Amino acid sequence: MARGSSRGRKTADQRRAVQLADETIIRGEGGETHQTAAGEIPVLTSQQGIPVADDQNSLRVGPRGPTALEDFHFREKIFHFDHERIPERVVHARGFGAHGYFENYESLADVTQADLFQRAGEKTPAFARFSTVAGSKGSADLARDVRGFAVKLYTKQGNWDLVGNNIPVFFIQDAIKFPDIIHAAKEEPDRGFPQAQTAHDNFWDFISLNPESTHMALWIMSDRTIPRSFRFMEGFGVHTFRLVNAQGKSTFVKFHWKPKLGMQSVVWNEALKINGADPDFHRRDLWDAIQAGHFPEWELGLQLFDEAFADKFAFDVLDATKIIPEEEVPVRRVGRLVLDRVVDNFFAETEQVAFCTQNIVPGIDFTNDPLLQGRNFSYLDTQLKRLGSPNFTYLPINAPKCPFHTLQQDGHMAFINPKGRANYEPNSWSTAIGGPRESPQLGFNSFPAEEEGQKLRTRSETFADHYSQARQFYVSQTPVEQAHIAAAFTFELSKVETPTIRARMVSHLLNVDETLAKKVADGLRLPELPKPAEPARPVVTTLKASPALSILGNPPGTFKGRKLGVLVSDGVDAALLSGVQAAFREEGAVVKLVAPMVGGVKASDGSWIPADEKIDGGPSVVFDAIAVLLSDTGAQLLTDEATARDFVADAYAHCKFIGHTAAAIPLLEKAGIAPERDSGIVELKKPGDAAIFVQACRQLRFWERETTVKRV
Ligand code: HDE
Repeated sequence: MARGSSRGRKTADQRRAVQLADETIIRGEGGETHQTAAGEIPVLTSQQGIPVADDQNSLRVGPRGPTALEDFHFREKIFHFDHERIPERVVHARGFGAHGYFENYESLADVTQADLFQRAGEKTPAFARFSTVAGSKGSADLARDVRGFAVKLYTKQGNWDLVGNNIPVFFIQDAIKFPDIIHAAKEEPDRGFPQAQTAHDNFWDFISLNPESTHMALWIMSDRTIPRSFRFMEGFGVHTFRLVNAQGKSTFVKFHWKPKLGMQSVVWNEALKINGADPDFHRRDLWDAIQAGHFPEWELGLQLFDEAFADKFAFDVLDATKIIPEEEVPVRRVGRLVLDRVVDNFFAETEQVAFCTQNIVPGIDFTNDPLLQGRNFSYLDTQLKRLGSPNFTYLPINAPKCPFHTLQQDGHMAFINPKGRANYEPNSWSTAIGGPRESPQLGFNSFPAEEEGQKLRTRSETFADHYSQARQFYVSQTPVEQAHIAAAFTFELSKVETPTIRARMVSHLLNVDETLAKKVADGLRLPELPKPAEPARPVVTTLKASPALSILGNPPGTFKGRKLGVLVSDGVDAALLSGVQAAFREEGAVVKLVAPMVGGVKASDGSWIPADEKIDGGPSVVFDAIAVLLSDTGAQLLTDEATARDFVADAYAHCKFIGHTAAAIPLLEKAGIAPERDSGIVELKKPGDAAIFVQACRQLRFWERETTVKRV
C-alpha cells in the first residue's frame, strides 16, 4: 500500500452503533466506546481550538505499534493533566465554599464609613469557605479540629476578607509561633502520620510547653471542634479590629457570625464513624442544603467598645487568646450572611479563592494584635506560592466586583493589563491615556494611632494570664459538655505515647479546674496527680460563667435543618410513613429513607416506595434522629442483620431520639436497648404520633441517656 493512503481506519459511519441499555454508542474496532458530536452537542477541540476526531485512541504506527510523538492532541491532554494540581494550602487545605450575599440591617454610619454598612437593606455579594486546619485536602470532614470560617465580601469599595474561625481564641499570641504550632499539630515529620488529628505526642508536647495555649486547648477539646454542620456553627474574627467613621473616630470591634439554625455538634464516637461512612459529610451537607433551597444563614454580630473599656477590661484586647464575654459587651446583630449558590467549579472557586487578612476597606482597620499583624504578611505571601503568580487577584473568584485600576503590570498569566501609555504616575498625559490617580478623599487612610516605644523582642506582661479564661470557659459549660471535654482530653492524651507529656498537660488542667484535671488523670490512670503548673500570673477564679459560651445551654428549640433517617421494610405502614414524612417536612427537616435494598420497598397499601440509601450506606450516624418503621416481616429479616442492629445501637449510644413501630421492638432489644425504654424512644402507633416525635426531636439529643451508655 502506498504511503499516504487512507488504509485501515473505518469512518464513523462504517463503525457500528450499539445499545448499552438506554445509551446508543458507536463501537470502535477494538470494542471501545465512541460518542460523537451532533446537533447541539459541541465538537471537542484542543486548547488551540482544533477539532478532535477521536478522543479514545492515540496516534499509532499500526494498530499494535508505538505511539507517534506528533500526536499533539494526546500530548496536550496529558501535559495539561500532569499539571492539574496546585499546592494545597499549608493549613486549612480541606475546605468547602459557597456564594451568597451579606444584607445590612441598619446604617452603621455612626461607627464606620465602610460602604457596605451605610444603607439598610444593602446587599453585598459574598463567598464563604469553611475548612479544617490540620488535615490535607483529602482528609475526612469530621476530624476533631478548628473550623475556618472565611468570608470574602465584594464591596463597592473593594474586597473585605474576614478570615475567621469557629472558635474565638487562638493557640498562640505571636505570629512568630505559627509555624511551630502547625508543625506540631500536623503529621510527625519522620513518619508522615497521624494526619488530620491532634491526638499525638508532638501536638500535646507543644501545647503542654506553652501555657498560653491552655484556653484554646479547652475549646478544641469541647464539642465546638466536631460540629454537626457548617450551618450549625458560630464564626469569629478572633482579633480586635477597628471601625472608623467618616469623622475619623475609631471604635474597637470583635466580629461574630451567629448561625440562624442554632449551634449543634456530634459526639466523638459518632464523628469517628461518620468519617468512615461519609468523609464528605460537611461539604455534602452544605451542598444539599443549598441545592434544596434551604439557604444557610448567619447573622453578623459586632461587639463594639472604646479605649476606656479596653483599659478597664481584665485582659488585653490585643491578646488573641482571650475573649470578651458577651455578657460584658453585648453582641449587636447588624446584618445577615445568606449562602444561596453552590459553586460551578470547585477548583476555580473553592480552591483558587485567596483570602487575605490585609484585604480591608475604608472604615475598617487593624489593631496591634501581634497575631493579626503577622497574618497580614502571611496570607499574601502564601497565595503567591499556591496560585503561582501575583495576578491571582484577577481570577474571577478573587477579583473585586467594583471597578479597579492599578498600575501593576505583567507577571505570569497577566490577563488584565493597563491600556494606554501610562504605567506610572505622576505623568503629564491626558485623561484618556494618563491612567488612574490617587484620591485622598476616597482612598483608604489608616487610622492615625499614636505609636512610640523602644524596639524590643518582648511579650507584653498584660498577656501573661493563661488560665483564668480557660477556667471561665469550662465553668460556662453544662455538665454534659464538661463531661465531653474531660473525655476528649482523656482520648487525645491516651494516644500520646510519652507519659510525662500526659502528666504535664494534667498539670495545666489543675489550674483550670481541679475536678476536670482529676477526671482526666483518672481516665489516663496516672499513678499520681502532678503538681499544678506554676502560673505566670495567679489564676483569677472569680470570673463569672458566660452562658453564651455553651452550645447546649443555648438550644435552638427546633429540628429545622436537621435530618431524620427512616428505616423501612416491605409492608411498612404507608399512612404512618407519610404522617412522619409530612410532620418532619413541616418542621423544615429533611427525611431520608433507608431500606434493605436501595430500589425501595413495597408498602402496606401496595405502593412502591423508593429508598435513598441501602442500610449499609446509610448508617444512623449521618442522621440527627431515626425512626424504625418496620413491619413484622421486615423486623424478622432485619433483627438478624448486623447493619440494622448498628443502625439502632449507634443512634441509642449517641443519644438520638428514636421513633419506632411495635414490630421494631425485637430489633431494638437485639441491639441492646433495654425493655424499659427511656423517654428518648417514642412508639409510633398512628400518623398523629409523628407530631409528638417531632416535638421530642426538637431537643436534638436525649442527653439524660449519656451516663448510661458512656461509663469510661
Ligand atoms: Fe490563618 N492562614 N494564620 N488563621 N487561616 C491561612 O492562608 C496564618 C489564624 C484562617 O479558606 C493561610 O490562604 C498565620 C487565625 C483561615 O482559604 C496562611 C497565623 C485565624 C484560613 C495562614 C494564622 C486563621 C487560614 C494558609 C498566625 C482565625 C483559610 C492558606 C498569626 C482568626 C482561608 C492561606 C481559606 C489560612 C497564616 C492564624 C484563620 C498560611 C501566620 C488566628 C480560615 O497564610
